[in-house]
Amino acid sequence: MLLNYFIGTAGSGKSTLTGLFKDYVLKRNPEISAITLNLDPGVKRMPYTPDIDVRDFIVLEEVMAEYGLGPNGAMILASDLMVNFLDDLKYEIDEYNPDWVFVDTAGQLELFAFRETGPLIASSLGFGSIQKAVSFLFDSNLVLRPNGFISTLLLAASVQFRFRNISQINVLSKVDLLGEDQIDMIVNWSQDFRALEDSTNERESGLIRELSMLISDVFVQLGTTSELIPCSNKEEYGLDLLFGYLQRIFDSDESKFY
Ligand SMILES: Nc1nc2c(ncn2[C@@H]2O[C@H](COP(=O)(O)OP(=O)(O)O)[C@@H](O)[C@H]2O)c(=O)[nH]1
Ligand SMILES: [Mg+2]
Repeated sequence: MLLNYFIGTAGSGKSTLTGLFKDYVLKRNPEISAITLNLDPGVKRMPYTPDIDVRDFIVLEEVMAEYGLGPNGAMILASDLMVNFLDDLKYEIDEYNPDWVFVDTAGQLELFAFRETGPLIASSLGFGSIQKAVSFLFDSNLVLRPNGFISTLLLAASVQFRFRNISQINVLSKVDLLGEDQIDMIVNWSQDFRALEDSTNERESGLIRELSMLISDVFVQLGTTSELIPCSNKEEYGLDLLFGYLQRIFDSDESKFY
């Protein structure tokens, strides 16, 4: 079984991609089975119908009423409470016993990635021979300028830290909003931090430039470049490339042990 977590900033396209990707994979490979799992307890309207839904166990309005919290506080608590239902989620996944599970995570990535819940869920749901991956979405709206790109890169790196040894794929989402030159430029930044430094020098100034240069230098020294995969839900673009990357992770043994 292969579990992929879609993680990214609010509105980066996680939910849309989760639903679309399942349909895409099933269409392309009728012999494999795939399901979707929604781990966003606060989502109101979904662009797809999840096969397994944490909202069957936690209802945001009930958390608000029971604990006397507003929507933000209740979202934090609801995310934390998800761990109480790990056995139920595991049971439901086992009932389906699918080849692939596409996991949609909370709109606000910090609720899933930076609290204890996400990493705990990832390690408990994926045990034994179950393999895992994280697909991190870089929202095209946020990464057109070097400083936006670098901020998102830092977030992606933080998520990688939080999920430790899980292989991470970085996706550039909503590329239908960009021109071809812009896509090439951003993908190039992800592969060649010197190019990112050059763009930073050209387009940023003052403190932001100095900070950006220092940060990109850290990435150069770490040598951790992961090529961005351009995707668009709207145009159903790049899904085959993403599928190829995921399959490569899953064909290797490295994601099994965590
Ligand atoms: N232009 C464009 N908009 C998209 C794309 N994918 C999602 N959206 C829109 O972005 C908004 C947020 O999408 P959603 O999947 O809910 O994001 P999430 O918060 O990360 O789950 C919605 O209005 C979507 O219609 C895409 O590929 N291109
Ligand atoms: Mg969502």
